[in-house]
Formats: sequence, structure tokens, C-alpha cells
Amino acid sequence: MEIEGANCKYRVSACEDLEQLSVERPIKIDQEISGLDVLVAELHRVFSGDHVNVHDVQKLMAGYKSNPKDWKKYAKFDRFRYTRNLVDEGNGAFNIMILCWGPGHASAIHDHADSHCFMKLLSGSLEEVRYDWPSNVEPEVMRKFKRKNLRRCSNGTDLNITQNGNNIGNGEYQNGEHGNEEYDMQEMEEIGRTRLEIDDVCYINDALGLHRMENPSHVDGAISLHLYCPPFDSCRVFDARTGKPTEAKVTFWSKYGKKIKRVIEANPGGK
Ligand code: CSS
Ligand code: FE2
Repeated sequence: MEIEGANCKYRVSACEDLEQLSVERPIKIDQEISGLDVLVAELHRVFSGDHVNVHDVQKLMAGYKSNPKDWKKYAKFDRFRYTRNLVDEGNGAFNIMILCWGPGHASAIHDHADSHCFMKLLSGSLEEVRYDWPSNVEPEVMRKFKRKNLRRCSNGTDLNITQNGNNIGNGEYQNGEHGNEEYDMQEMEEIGRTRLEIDDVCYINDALGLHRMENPSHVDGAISLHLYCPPFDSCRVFDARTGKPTEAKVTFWSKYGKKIKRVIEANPGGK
């Protein structure tokens, strides 16, 4: 299997040329996309081939101009935390979803599970805060490309988790079990901030760092469109003060415009 340059059909760590996995600014729009359903159909077309270029996905997402009538059926808010609302499963190649952020809602600092993350703002505004990886946590992509610069965790790829995750996973994350190994605490380093306005498109993968998203408004909601490829159902969230990672399941609030019925587990986290 030949994996060329910036092929986002594959995990980021399978990409041979990380340099090509970045945002090309300004994004040149080749084609106006007249609706969300057209965007999804175009994405299916592009992802049906063997090679999907990161910049082509960015262009398609930029070519669509946000129109509330396209996405209002997915725009379901919760009072307490941001919601993840599935729009399409991309024939297994990608997930596209709408995230709804109430006033002041924010994600935890998180990675993207070795997937590509494209994001477009549909309504309101959002702030992206980027962070460096803590030096004692090794992402898959860095293991491959930057082995010399990073220190392995004491137990290899496993997570050293000791923290109480209560205050970090305030989005659609369900924190995993917590171990109690020793952990070398290290405050996480902010490396940049970007304010996203309506129709802005951005891109991140684990090689570019970690981030958290926040709706800075105390009054208005914000709505964003996210495409992940390949799809993932868990990622790692990090405590800003210590850098400690926790494996977290990501869940949907609704699928195809229909609210998901929550299953209350009798023994959450039990074996
Ligand atoms: N990755 C977060 C949103 S910010 S890109 C999530 O999928 O919940
Ligand atoms: Fe993210």
C-alpha cells in the first residue's frame, strides 16, 4: 500500500510527509458548494478514491457558506456542555458532525487520536487554544517522526493516569478508568490562540499539537462543523496543570437529527 504525502484517508502517523499536513492560507476556493447536503455528497465523492488530499478537503469545506436552514435540525444544545451531533458517517472513511457550544462552553485539552480534524465555524465565534504535547506523553505520530526528541512514558504507550477527571471532560467525553501510577507533573504550554469567525476553516492533527475550543461569548451559542478522518471514538484529554492524559470515549448527543437515548450503565467503568 503506497501512502503518499498528505493523504488523509489514513491516520496521521501513516503519512510520509508531515510538512504537507498543514493549513494552506488563504484557502483557495475552487468550487462554491450550495448546501450542506452537497458538501457531504462532494466529500463522499472525494473519499471514494484512494488518495484524499488535506487541502482538497479544506477547499470543499471553505466552499460551503454557512446557511442555518441546512444545519438547524442538527443544532441541539445542552445547558451544561457542548454537544456532538452526527451528520454523516462518510461510508466509514470519515465522520462529519455538528458541535453546539452554549455560552462559555469549552472542550477539555485533547488530542485527535491520530486522525485528521477539519473544523468550520457555522455560527457565533469560537476560540482555539493550542498546546504543546507534554514531554512525557508520546503521541503515535511523534513516536514515528520525532523519536529522538521525546521521552517515552515509563510504561510505554500506556497512559499514566492518576487524575480525578471531573473537571476536564466537560464536553461529550466519558472519562476512562484512572490508574494511580506516579506522574511527573508539568503545566501545559500554550503555543497559540486563534479566533474563528463564521465560515473560517481550520485543521489540526496530533503532529501540530493539542488544543481546546471555547465559546468566548457569555450570551450567544456557537455552532461548528467537524470532519474527522479516519473516524475515532476515543481520544485523550489532558489536565492543563499537570499534563496528565486520560483516555476518554467521545459520544454523540444526536445522530442524523435524532436525539440519542442515553443508556445508564449500572457499573460504569466496571469490567
Ligand atoms: N475534538 C472535539 C471537538 S474540538 S476539534 C470533539 O470531537 O469533541
Ligand atoms: Fe479538537
